[in-house]
Amino acid sequence: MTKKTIREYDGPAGGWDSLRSVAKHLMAQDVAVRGARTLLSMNQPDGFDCPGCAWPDRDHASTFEFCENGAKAVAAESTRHRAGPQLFARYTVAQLAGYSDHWLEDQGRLTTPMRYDAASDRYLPVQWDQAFALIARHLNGLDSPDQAIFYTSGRTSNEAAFLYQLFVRAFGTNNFPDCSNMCHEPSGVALKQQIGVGKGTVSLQDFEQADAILIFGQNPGTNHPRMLGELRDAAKRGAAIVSFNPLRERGLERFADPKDKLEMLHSGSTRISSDYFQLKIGGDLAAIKGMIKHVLERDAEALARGDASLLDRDFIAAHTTGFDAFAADVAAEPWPTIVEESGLAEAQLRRAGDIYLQSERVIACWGMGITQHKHSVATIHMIVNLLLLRGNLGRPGAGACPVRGHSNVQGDRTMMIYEKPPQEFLDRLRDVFGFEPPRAEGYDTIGAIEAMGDGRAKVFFGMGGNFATATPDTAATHRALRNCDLTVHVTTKLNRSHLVHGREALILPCLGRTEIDVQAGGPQAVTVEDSMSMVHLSAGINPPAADGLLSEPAIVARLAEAVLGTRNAIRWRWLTEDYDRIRDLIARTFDEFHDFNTRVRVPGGFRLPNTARDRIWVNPAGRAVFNPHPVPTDNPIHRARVRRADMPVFNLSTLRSHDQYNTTVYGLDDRYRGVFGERRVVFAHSDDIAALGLGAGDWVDLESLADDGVRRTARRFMLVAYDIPRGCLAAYYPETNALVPLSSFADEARTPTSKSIPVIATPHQPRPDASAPAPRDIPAALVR
Ligand SMILES: Nc1nc2c(c(=O)[nH]1)N[C@H]1C(S)=C(S)[C@@H](COP(=O)(O)OP(=O)(O)OC[C@H]3O[C@@H](n4cnc5c(=O)[nH]c(N)nc54)[C@H](O)[C@@H]3O)O[C@H]1N2
Ligand SMILES: Nc1nc2c(c(=O)[nH]1)N[C@H]1C(S)=C(S)[C@@H](COP(=O)(O)OP(=O)(O)OC[C@H]3O[C@@H](n4cnc5c(=O)[nH]c(N)nc54)[C@H](O)[C@@H]3O)O[C@H]1N2
Ligand SMILES: [Mo]
Repeated sequence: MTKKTIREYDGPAGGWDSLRSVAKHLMAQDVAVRGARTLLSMNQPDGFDCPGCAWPDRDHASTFEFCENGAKAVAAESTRHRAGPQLFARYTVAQLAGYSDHWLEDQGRLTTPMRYDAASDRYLPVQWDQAFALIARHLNGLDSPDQAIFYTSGRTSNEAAFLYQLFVRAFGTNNFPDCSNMCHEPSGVALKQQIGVGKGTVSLQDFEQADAILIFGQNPGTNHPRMLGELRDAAKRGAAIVSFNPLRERGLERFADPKDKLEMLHSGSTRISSDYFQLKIGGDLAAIKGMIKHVLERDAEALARGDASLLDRDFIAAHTTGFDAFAADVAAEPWPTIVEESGLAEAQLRRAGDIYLQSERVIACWGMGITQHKHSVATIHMIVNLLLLRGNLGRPGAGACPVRGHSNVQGDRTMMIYEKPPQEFLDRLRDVFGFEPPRAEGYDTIGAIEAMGDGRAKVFFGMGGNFATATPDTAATHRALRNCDLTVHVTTKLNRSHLVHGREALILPCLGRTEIDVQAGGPQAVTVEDSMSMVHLSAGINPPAADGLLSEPAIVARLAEAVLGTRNAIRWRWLTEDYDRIRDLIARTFDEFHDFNTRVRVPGGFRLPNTARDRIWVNPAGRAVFNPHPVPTDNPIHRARVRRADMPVFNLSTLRSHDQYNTTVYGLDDRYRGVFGERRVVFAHSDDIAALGLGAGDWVDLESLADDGVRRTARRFMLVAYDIPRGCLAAYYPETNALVPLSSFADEARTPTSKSIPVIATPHQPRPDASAPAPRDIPAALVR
């Protein structure tokens, strides 16, 4: 384990350190040799899609693209470590629950279906058929199908997701909470309202032509490392790259591309951001409105001089609605409010506005720094408002780019893993499959936790993911899961969700994406959709981690047979003998997937149509919409500061370290932020640390100040002095999820507000009853 140190990291992102880090992770998983071969077939035409992130790859590439964190994701899946029945024989569930998330993950791949035995508090091996029969007994014994919940994480392939939603709707519910509910949901909601499609409009080719790339609330050096390659090329040809981020992030500053032999040999690197605006947490709406205000003021001046308008007036007239009311709202917003709420000076915002004005083609990218606030939908509206002003949508080199997380999260939603399916889709399902699907909206992630908590839901089924740890309000979520009659997880590795279980519980181990999936019809490939709507094939190359693992489609098919029996004419198992059969059904259900099997076999796959890209606006207005929003001044953070005027109230953002994949903790380092060997840290401005009467290296407890008055704490975090605005704190997810109130979510999209939590920090007090065992539903790591 790395020695605990905090020091400034002055190298570029990427570079030799990146290669060293991959070598270390491959060694740790004992896959140095096979792993290296595996890496070479990642994102190749006949290889598998990287399970890392949803960033697209060039033409589903012919050249090997090195990505440190993609390599770690692959190493984690192709590990030689095994969490077989012996592991479960050795430990009770209570004992396993005492270990850290990192340790659980490190036990390796699950090999055998396991069933919880309450008498011994252990998981015992179970036959697949018995497992499916147990689930069928529970599901068929419910008073209503709506008492069951079917979660999905975003690694699930299109084929598995399509079958899964088909089974669940044939069973009778739309209860489909998914990771998207905690992630890019506001992007889908805002874009759908405004431009008629809930997806981004750009392609990689647009990145080659953009004159300016604006990056809001995203840390690509860690979370989408392949994006750095595009940014580097853009920077080299002189495009402006403008970052908006409260934290100084190394990957947004300098990058050394491990593919570039010269750069590596000479230890050179490329500057990424031309401008870096360190705004306050949650200050983006104000900042963008400030930029827009500047643009409109400059335009008015130009018009007054008799010059041409600086806006794309033709585009505004032909394609948009609401401009006049929007412009009036912007004019009425006072600069002092904009400056106060964004944390940026008027001159900085005018500078950002000038970059926008000087750039012919502009792309705006965003990530979780935008989507996990109360005003996320409004902020995305403001990003699109900015783009619309100069027609930066639906033309080359310009557009909206929400950068998705999980490698197939966008595809899962396209396959209608969605709690609010449109009625036309349900009609189509009825026509193609001959059953009447449920029409009522289902539970999203927050709704599911509430329903399990108060007993409206009794069965939880998770297709991947780590629900217990990824969700907000850890204590409430754990209570909810424990309140279930049955919890089931289809999964590759052990995680906390398996230990926070219902009265009965199952762990169902499945194949990973890197593995060969052999069905009756021979080896199978699946398909995924990346963040830019490209659909392509993915075929594993490694032997399965254990004999007897089932693929996700096979698990769904066997479950559907066990639950539905002859209630339904769908030939589930026959479908999974050859995934082409599933793809044929996808083609019959969704017009945009016509000739799916043929088109997806063209190397590189195909792009799904995007109406906004063609300047066709399929929303009620039939036009792109300018959406005015006031700068928010009454969010939870403002209210908490009024309530607790006696002490500093901070706005806490929860984010990812460099050595984790969501709840999967690969290691304890966060190299680019200079943190080694420790995850319980909180980044703060040195003046704020001093104002607390403390020093860097001191330990604090955090308490969130929610409007609902419930006391939520997370204990023992080490203060790290960091380049971050005053009043703002940052700490890692999921250690801080206990602080996120279930009742605090994005307007209209219900994403938990995990990027803006009002908190107070007090010197760490060891728990007075430290000798007493912690309650079983709280991970030990949280209460030390
Ligand atoms: N290696 C690796 N890759 C991943 C993941 C992973 O965990 N590890 N997760 C995947 C998933 S599911 C997703 S969704 C993506 C997540 O990728 P990102 O969107 O990059 O996720 P985060 O690390 O949560 O943080 C985003 C950035 O937002 C900044 N930020 C915080 N608050 C604000 C704010 O109020 N305004 C602005 N402008 N910025 C803010 C933070 O400083 C941070 O740099 O990555 C995907 N890829
Ligand atoms: N506080 C806070 N909370 C957050 C966030 C945040 O920024 N801050 N981010 C949110 C975001 S953006 C997201 S997307 C969610 C993520 O929420 P989830 O998607 O639920 O979480 P992951 O950690 O990605 O899930 C990891 C688990 O998936 C399983 N797994 C891995 N590969 C496979 C596979 O191929 N098949 C199957 N069946 N299982 C597999 C493994 O068991 C692994 O333990 O968390 C959200 N929670
Ligand atoms: Mo995500």
